[in-house]
Amino acid sequence: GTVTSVSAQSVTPPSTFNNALEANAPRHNWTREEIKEIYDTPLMNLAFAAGSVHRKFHNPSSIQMCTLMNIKTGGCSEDCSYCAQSSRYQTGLKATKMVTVDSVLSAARIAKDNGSTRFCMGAAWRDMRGRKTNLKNIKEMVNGVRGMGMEVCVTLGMIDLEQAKELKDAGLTAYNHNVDTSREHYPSVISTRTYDERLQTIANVREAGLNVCTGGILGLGEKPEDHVGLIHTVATLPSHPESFPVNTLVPIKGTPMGDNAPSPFDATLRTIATARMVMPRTIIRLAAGRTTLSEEQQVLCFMAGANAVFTGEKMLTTACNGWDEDRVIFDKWGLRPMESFEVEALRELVSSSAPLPAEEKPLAATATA
Ligand code: SAM
Ligand code: DTB
Ligand code: SF4
Ligand code: FES
Repeated sequence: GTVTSVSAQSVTPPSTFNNALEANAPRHNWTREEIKEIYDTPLMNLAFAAGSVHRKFHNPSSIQMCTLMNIKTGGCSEDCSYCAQSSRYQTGLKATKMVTVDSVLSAARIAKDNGSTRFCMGAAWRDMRGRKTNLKNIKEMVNGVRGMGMEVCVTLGMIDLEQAKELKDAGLTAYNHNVDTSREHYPSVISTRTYDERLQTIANVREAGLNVCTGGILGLGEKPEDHVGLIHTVATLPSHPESFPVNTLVPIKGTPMGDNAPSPFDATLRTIATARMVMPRTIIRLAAGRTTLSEEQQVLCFMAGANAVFTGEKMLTTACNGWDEDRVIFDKWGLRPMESFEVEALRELVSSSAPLPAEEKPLAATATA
């Protein structure tokens, strides 16, 4: 009867799920079937277990606040079918030249004064080839923002090893380059660069000693299996990305995906929770699409392992949740902005044998890395 099978299921959960729940260190040899098994767990169980893993590896009160700035808007040669900035679609966006170093430093100052500890600059470029002058200016921006004590990251399209090293030397913390979706679904989204080219950029970033920020977008017409594929791609890299952004499509009029049906919230929660169980030390970033979530939905995401948001006046071209509304939510639910380099400091403590200072320390912080 149903009663017996339900209780049997809760007494003996699937072993992959149980192992992920009890692991004390990240794994890199996940099979796609294992990740699917976790992804398909009844959602309440999955979210609760992910929250338990989260509390073991992170301070659950601490949410990173990152502010975005578009340093070069629009006019992009790529055909990413979700993007407002591609020159191939009539989205009504006006292309601009690159902004000045001064304007970046004043925006970063405002972000810092509002509690953000990470500043992320995006440029609508295919790649960094032949962009010597741009790179020089971006290095100045990076150096200046880093000098304010903030983490600095950029997303500039494809990049080679030399350029990544130059950015590292300028003080860059992390580089964002999303794989966006599963390998199978990718060709339905972008044709102007391949999945493997994306992975090569990620490898260059890693080799330069930068932190890797790579994740995806939900709502591109994919199936749940593609969320499994997305997580599998990044969870089987030689090192897990330090940051995994979970975007949901912000539909842009004039793009091929402008009329897509909204991605359902349960898919967002499932993706966050699965990523948390499979990549326990990674920062999971509740990214684009957050303005469509209620306060309670956001809190569920934080409970299930999300621990970063974009906050401020704008995303790249679309609206962003602002500092003031985020402060109200944080205060109400007992959350606080993450300090800069807080997770890096934690990682270092875990890999050394040094005793942990703070109260509220993660339960598994003493486990070996
Ligand atoms: N041009 C660079 C690149 O593509 O790598 C950097 C900027 S690009 C806008 C950064 C990421 O933002 C994309 O990879 C995608 O995941 C996300 N993004 C762009 N437009 C979006 C939209 N309309 N809704 C949700 N996410 C979006
Ligand atoms: C990421 O994964 N999401 C951010 C950041 N990395 C660069 C960008 C989201 C862009 C949302 C659509 C827009 O504002 O144009
Ligand atoms: Fe260009 Fe990046 Fe937009 Fe693709 S996502 S069209 S590469 S700005
Ligand atoms: Fe800027 Fe991911 S690199 S937030």
